[in-house]
Amino acid sequence: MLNPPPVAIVMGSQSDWPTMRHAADTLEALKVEYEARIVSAHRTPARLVAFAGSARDEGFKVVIAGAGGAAHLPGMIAAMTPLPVLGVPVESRALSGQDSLLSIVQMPGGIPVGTLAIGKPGAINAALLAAAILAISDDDLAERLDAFRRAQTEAVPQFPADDE
Ligand code: RP5
Repeated sequence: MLNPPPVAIVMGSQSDWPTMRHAADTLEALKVEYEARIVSAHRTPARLVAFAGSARDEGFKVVIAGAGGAAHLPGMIAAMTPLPVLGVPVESRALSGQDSLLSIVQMPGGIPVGTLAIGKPGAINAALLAAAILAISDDDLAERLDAFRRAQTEAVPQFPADDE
């Protein structure tokens, strides 16, 4: 691939996309290229092994992995790639994402997953962290990240307003 995207966004199911698209939208706002794929630790284990085993050679620099329920996807990817893996616990129907969070966060020492918040805030912050990692060696991206944060700060009003 000539210019491979630096970020892979992977998720366990199509049903995770409404959450994970917030990571995609945030990367797009920062003009960071990404590729989104469905890779299930349980339903497509061979796809998981193929993806994680070749992610670095494909040119990815950071992996964002979102999954819900028995969310083994981020940890299994981290087990098979040296790339930084950011895990997003998707909000599950049965347990409101607490199962997802605990499945992802409690990794054994030696195989790290950077675990974010449950749901949309986690997806957004995974993208911002991925951008911050890439910005270490990309001054233009560092400037866009600074501008993003400045705009966010400027958008916060000094005083609360009543709802219209
Ligand atoms: C996990 O199971 C997925 O990450 C998803 O969050 C959850 C439910 O998947 P579906 O049954 O909606 O496909 O593997």
